[in-house]
Amino acid sequence: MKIDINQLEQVNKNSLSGHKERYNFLAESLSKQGRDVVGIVEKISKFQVAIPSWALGAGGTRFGRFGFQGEPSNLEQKIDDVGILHRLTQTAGAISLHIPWDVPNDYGAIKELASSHDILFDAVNSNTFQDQAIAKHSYKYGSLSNTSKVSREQAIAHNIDVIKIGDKLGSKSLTVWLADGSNFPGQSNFQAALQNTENSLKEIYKGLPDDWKLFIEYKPYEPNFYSTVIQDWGTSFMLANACGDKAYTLVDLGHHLPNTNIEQIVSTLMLKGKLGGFHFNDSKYGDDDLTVGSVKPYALFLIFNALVYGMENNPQNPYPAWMIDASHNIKDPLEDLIQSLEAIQEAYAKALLIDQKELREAQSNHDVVKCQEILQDAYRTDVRPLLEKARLNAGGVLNPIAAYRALEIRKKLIQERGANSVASGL
Ligand code: LRH
Ligand code: MN
Repeated sequence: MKIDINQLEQVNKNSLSGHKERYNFLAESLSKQGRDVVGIVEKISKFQVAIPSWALGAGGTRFGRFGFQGEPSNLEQKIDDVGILHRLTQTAGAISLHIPWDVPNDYGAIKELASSHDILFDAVNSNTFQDQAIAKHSYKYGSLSNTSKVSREQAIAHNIDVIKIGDKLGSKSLTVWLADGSNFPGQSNFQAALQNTENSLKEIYKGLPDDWKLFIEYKPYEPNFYSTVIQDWGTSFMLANACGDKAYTLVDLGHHLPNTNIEQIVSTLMLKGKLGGFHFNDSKYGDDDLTVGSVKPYALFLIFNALVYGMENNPQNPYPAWMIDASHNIKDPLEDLIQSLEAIQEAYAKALLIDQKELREAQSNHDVVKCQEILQDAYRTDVRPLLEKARLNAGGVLNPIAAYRALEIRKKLIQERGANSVASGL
């Protein structure tokens, strides 16, 4: 299904005057504070987040999965769903594929379909955490770290294949996340596992085209519950440095032990020029993959403060890749993703309100109270009129959730796809 321009104008019509009032009021007060409102709105419009192809259906846990009707059951329908998100929000301009869950049959047709929705192909993700039916060697005891040379070689070959698939689609980066680790003390030789992983990543790195990046994603636990080879940012950073200039660390917000200071990790990685990108989500306990900003919105704001500072002061760090990585156990996947996109834009917009120069001065003067006042003044500003303006300028809608419901998109998807279509992925 496609949403046409008239439908968008229709859903915007009734809330335009309210928006103009809110926007003008906010723009005037921010301009008085010396903020470049037009510049901030432009930055928000340019901020494009990749949608994970594995999160367009209902997710689940080992305790069960509650399906959602009208799910996309093939890659074409997944791209159409990202097209719907991008049409409404104008900030979902890319899809991140997971291989082998999303191997295209017809590359030309898939690229054409994506460009008809103004969607690009962001990072491609390899999968050496599940055994494929055709696989000769198992990843039960690991992939790139496995003591078995043939399992390592199979995993390396898979990653090289994923690069080739991405290259045909115009993707420019490979994300490697390894489940590799152990469940019991004594089960694994940590040094051998890490050395095997480093050597294997270097083999994959040799297969990277010149203009590509390698993102190394870390995670403290799950599915292994005693040790994980690439357990934290330091290990990923070390491996990225061992591989070379095209290798970076990928920060999945859910991959941190409780109370970890993620904004400090972000600052450190940007200073060292090794922050490759993000998997945005939120969590209360573990890798819960909840809606972005639904549990710890202030923490997300502080991360964006570190990002904005880094993007202004660390030319050594490339422009990061922005992706969502979430799982929808009870919500409509598209509504959940719309809420995540809104929360990301909101945190970014609030961080753009921080006068970084004023903050640096207060920090140098050890005026701790003023430092906090500067941050919280920005955080307490309702920036939603700026997000509305950015969407409107780009041809999107003022209120995506309201539009999604007013246009009865889920109902139409169920009519098109039937109630029992199931999406591949997690
Ligand atoms: C691992 C992870 C990784 C993906 C997977 C779907 O927890 O975050 O990024 O490969 O989720
Ligand atoms: Mn992730």
